[in-house]
Amino acid sequence: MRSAWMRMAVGVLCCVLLGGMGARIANGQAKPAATPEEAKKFLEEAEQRYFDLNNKASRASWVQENFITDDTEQIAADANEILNTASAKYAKEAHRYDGVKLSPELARKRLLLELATGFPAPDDPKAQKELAQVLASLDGDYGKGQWCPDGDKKPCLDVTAVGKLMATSRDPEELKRAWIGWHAVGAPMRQRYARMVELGNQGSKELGYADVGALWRSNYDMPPDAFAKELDRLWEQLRPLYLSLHAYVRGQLAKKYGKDVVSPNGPIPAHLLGNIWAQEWNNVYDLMDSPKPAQSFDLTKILQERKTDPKGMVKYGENFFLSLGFPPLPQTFWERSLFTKPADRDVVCHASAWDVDSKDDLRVKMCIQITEEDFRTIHHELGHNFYQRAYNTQPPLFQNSANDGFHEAVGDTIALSVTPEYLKKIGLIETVPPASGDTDYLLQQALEKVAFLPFGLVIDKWRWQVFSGQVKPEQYNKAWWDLREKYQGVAPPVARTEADFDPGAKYHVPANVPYMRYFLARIYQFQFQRALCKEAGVEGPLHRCSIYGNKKAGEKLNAMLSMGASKPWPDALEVLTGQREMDATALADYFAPLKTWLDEQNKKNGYPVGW
Ligand code: X8Z
Ligand code: ZN
Repeated sequence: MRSAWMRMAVGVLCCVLLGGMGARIANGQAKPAATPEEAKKFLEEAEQRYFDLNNKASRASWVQENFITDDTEQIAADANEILNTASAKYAKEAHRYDGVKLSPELARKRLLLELATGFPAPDDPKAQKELAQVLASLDGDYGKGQWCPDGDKKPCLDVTAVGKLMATSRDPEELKRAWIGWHAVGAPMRQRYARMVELGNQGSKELGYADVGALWRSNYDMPPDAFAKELDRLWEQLRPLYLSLHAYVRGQLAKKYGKDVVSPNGPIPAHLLGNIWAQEWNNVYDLMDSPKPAQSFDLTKILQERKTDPKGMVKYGENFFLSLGFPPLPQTFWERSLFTKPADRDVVCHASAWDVDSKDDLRVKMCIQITEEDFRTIHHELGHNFYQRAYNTQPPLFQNSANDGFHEAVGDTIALSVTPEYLKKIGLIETVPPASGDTDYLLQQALEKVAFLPFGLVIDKWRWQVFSGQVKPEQYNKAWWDLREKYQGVAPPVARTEADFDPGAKYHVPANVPYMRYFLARIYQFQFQRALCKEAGVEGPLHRCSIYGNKKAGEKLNAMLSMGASKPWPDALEVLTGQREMDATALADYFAPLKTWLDEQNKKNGYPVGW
């Protein structure tokens, strides 16, 4: 339906809940004597209406994010207000039928409708208008955000340009300036963010949830508290691997920048990890002493030398899906997508994938750079588009992923198959590095995949605390950095205060996109890949497996994708993997040889573990 990662701000169809499992603290609208026939009629009408409003809001948001002006912001706010208000109303009405015995399909639709509002507006037209304005303005502010190194004088750098600088500069002072510069984007959002929280909580309470966080955690076919516990279980399993990586990277950065800049046993300064948010560390790979095989290659350089253009980058991604048996993207995809940042206007550059009419109007919006990182991100985005298309024959309420982590995991799974063997097959490299280069390859992968894990956790740990009131507006920034330090072991390069609002400098916070999905996706993608490689009959270590060209694996993947949200997510997981539970062993096994190597290096170099 809407942008692939379902901007909850606008009450997008969201996922799955077995109703009454603990999140709701009241059953507001219960009226007796509703019949199954009435329930069926209500669900059919609501589903259709919801579908129409969703598509209208989707189109308005597409225009707003592609042409940020006061007018488009207003148009998007209006469309989203109508959708958000209607979805909160339908969610409330759906509870009227909670006790009515329905067919499994209708019962699931009822549950999905009850949850279809991701950020419910209160039942008050003034508050509904206000919420819609606040949401649109926060999203727009992020899109317009820039850092002007010389104050008022141009040139100014947008998020893509700042990201590039932070990925490539090795001058700690310059990096610090850029980090501070970009983070200033968040400060003006603070008050509006606090107001948004109030309004969303009020709407959630009216629906019977304690707060927005409780509503968000209710989307996973299990009681919300059990979901939170499940996350902690997975993280505990993976934490030792993260600690080994953290210790090694910190040691190597201290070697590069000196102990005055990087404390050998403290948190890592967040501006030195090659990424504005220190969320993935692949851009500092070249600072690592891992043993590079003679045939090692630099995909960024290869793509640039071949003069690959943005469309060419997308074509590589599409070609992978075609090789699995998926049909080509529609002509309109190529006509309507945005691949390059326009010179003359503000757009939201953060990559996203859309299905504007919930039929086949698939699009990507991304300011593509010719780099290995964006090569992978393209696969990520197309994963959303091919998922959207696979479920587009489902009824509207089932046109979604099994849970939001599934949506985020599909393209990443495909990108795991972008192995050296695959790159050779498609002619991008001539020689595959020998097995002795595997440690180096796994390190590159870990800098992206493992480094991200605690970041994927903390964004919503912070938001859940904010929504529940455990963290008050006057503690927003402190709570943010407490969590970043506790889980990630990173620290801001300069002292921060409550005049700052650093969460606002990360897209998903002002855009109100739930983030736990990305943590889940890191786990799922290795589970998916393990299952697909088995299906394809590929033997040997998982990190060497590519399912490129394997129709059997493609069919298996499609069997899961085409289910959409019609069944609880464990059913979908089982179709692909035979498992009904999230399982971190696929990821841990993938990186096990690297863990051994990292531990050896840390010991040999005397790098302490932890902070
Ligand atoms: O936001 C994204 C995608 C769009 S759904 C580009 N990702 C997260 C991020 O950039 O913070 C992918 C990885 C995590
Ligand atoms: Zn995504």
